[in-house]
Amino acid sequence: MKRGIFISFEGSEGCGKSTQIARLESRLRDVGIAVLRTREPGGTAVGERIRDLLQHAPEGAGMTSEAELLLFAASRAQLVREVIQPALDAGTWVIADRFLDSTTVYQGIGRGLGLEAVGAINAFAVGERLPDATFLLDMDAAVGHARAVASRGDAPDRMEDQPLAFFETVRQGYLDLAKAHPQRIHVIDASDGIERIEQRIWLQCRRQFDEFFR
Ligand code: Z5A
Repeated sequence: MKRGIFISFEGSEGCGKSTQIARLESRLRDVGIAVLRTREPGGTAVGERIRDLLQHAPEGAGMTSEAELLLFAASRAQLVREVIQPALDAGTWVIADRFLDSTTVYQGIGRGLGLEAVGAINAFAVGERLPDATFLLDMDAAVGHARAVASRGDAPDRMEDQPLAFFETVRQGYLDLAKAHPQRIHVIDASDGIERIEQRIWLQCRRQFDEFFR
């Protein structure tokens, strides 16, 4: 049996990850490929408790950047071993709504914890399990924020409640990361129309994982 393919989606808030993941999932199912979708932080019982602490619980209000980094890593360490790796071993494709690049960019660059420390913690959390492909949905941070606010309809959570400059730094951090990993990270213009973005992602998957579609 062929191992499943691991695809992650990255980008700043409101860039359209959930929208595109749903479309890719549906296209893959249509051609008979089993798909599992994950989100971070979260995706396991342990991870969902961590998500609440990171985003919503009042106890998270005074959290240090270092504690934040370790909590994101803890959620991912659980998700990789409990969900992602077993699914891939069973031949299921996994589409992740955020993975380790989020930690590199939000905590390493946005929070200023540094790429070396974050790289070491990321490696400990996920081991060898890197995505086969990553789609970075890139767009103006203010426009993405406006989209997220419009679709959410409630108050921003702890992670979203940052100044615009933080999200602009995050955007540049992602673009720099994509330059450093051009084989894995595909930059997609997320300001384009939903169908055109979907088509671009699908073409890349067909091209890159050709043998699964024959
Ligand atoms: N975080 C971190 O700091 N470190 C880490 O290691 C990890 C995460 C894993 C998780 O947020 C937060 O944790 C996030 C990073 C941080 N913080 N921030 N900010 P989350 O999981 O709650 O949410 P999110 O990942 O930021 O995504 P989102 O806001 O849910 O948005 P999205 O999934 O990317 O977008 P969407 O829901 O598909 O689309 C948003 C709206 O735009 C919706 O109305 C769509 O219909 C519309 N849309 C989508 N595409 C288009 C196009 N192409 N044109 C026009 N409108 C569109």
